[in-house]
Amino acid sequence: MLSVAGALTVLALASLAPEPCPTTIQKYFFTIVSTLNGFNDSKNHPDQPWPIMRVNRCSLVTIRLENQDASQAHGLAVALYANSGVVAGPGQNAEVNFVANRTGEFKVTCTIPCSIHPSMLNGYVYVS
Ligand SMILES: [Cu+2]
Repeated sequence: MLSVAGALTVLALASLAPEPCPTTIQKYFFTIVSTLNGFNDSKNHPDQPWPIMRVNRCSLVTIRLENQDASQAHGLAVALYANSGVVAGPGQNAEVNFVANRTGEFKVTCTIPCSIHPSMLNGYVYVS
């Protein structure tokens, strides 16, 4: 029984693996500006995904966090692709890079409990 269960587990993991990506890939570059109004003014776009970044599967994605908040640091994480994320100090920049090899909706959030945090928890990368 144990060996059957083990074999099934391996099959399930294999089926979740994405198809390989070609070596020549599309590139996307996004800038997210953090201020006391959130990510790209997300404070003024409540109850909806904001900001949204749409990319094709297998593209190389660069997201630059430009922290224009002089009073505090902000972070940027992308679910699955950059779980621990990056941090930009006050007035500093940071960058996340990844190959979007899986399709789906991946949440983008700040990683620091900053003063505007609730407005920095609903960004998305949509990979199709
Ligand atoms: Cu923050």
